[in-house]
Amino acid sequence: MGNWERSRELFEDAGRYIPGGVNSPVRAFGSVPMHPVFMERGRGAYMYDVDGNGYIDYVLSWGPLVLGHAHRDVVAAIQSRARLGTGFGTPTELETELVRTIIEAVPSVEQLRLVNSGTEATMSALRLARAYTGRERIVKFDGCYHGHVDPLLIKAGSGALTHGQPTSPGVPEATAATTRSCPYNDLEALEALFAAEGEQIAAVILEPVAGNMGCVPPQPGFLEGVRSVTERYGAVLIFDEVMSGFRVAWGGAQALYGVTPDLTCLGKVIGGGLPVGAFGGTREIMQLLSPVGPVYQAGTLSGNPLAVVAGHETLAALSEPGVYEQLSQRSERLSWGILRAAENAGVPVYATQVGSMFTTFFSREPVTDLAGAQACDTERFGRFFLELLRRGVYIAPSQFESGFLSTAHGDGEIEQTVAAAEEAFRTL
Ligand code: KE4
Repeated sequence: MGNWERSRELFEDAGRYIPGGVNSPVRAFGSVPMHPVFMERGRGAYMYDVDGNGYIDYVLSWGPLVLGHAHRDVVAAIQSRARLGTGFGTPTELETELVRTIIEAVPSVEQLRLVNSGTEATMSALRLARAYTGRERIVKFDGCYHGHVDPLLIKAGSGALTHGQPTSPGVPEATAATTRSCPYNDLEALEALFAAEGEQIAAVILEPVAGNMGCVPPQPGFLEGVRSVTERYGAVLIFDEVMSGFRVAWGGAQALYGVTPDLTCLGKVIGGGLPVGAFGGTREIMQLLSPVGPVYQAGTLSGNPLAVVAGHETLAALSEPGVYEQLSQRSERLSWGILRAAENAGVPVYATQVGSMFTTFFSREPVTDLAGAQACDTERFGRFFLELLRRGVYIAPSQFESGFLSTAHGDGEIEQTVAAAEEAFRTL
């Protein structure tokens, strides 16, 4: 392992035409001493690059592939659907079926609209919340990432953090001025903000399990506290479950922690690897949406048949009894195995895991917010990533991302990964 000549050539060529040679910055290996690897194909828990190297994959297209690569039922559904036409610009029965499945799984969602990305979902949810409350200000949390929506590219996580621009240029001053951001897990800061500005706050949006500064779970009482303060001041509570939805539990993090938001954003898993986002919530708020209400939101390919069948097949497989328990147990075994490997090698790390989301932080201290994540030894993380890559294990190329497991990852993959981690830690 370690020949990436063809990837290097392709990366050089891509860079002539595509900014940074990538169509999304997180793929650029920002915090890793090497160029990105170009993939050619995937199967189950594995993907294979253009130089013929194989990897156990823990990125899974940044979360969507919860069944692994090229799942036979998902591929078959896409193939047979494509033969009937890829889209019509009209409603189709399939869209109603997928939406009904999601609504039955997430009780807080009475109505839902399908879009094409998580960004569209959060952007639309914000617009709805502002129209519903007649207020303009919004609150997010440092290190949470909600897609590249102007008002949310403030102290954002994921690639914005990895590439050193948590607050992006190009966002108008007037827009940035309507956004407030508090440290994640800091209820005191949120209460103080509401005491000062609560009557002007339209919404609070957060990842109920933060996944874009690495996987940072909510501290006990945090989500309940956010729910309470938004209720007291009449602000809309938006759970951005684009990553956690149908990933950490069948009903998402809101089912796991028993806290009910007013609006929920979804994506990734519900598209089964094809472009789908969604936002939904109480009928009262959703009825404000055009064509019923005055709030406009639209999308040429929203609810397109191919993405919808891929999502449908994925959720059908996830609805089988015991799937989430197995995903969680295997993720826990993997997390513990990596933690033990680090301890045996004398490398200080802090491990988090919620369902099949997990992160190994290169930190002596617990990581509960952005400051903690930023204090990690990202240089050492970069070398760890490369040592794993050399040993056929592909984790997210940034400390500020979550790892994901699929139903295709079995005991063999976990044992192989832990063994690779043991060797990798010893080289650090
Ligand atoms: P998309 O617009 O990329 O489909 O979704 C944006 C989004 C919204 N909310 C949450 C909680 C998310 O995690 C995301 C996207 N996640 C990143 C990975 N951390 C997508 C990878 C990328 O940017 O290429």
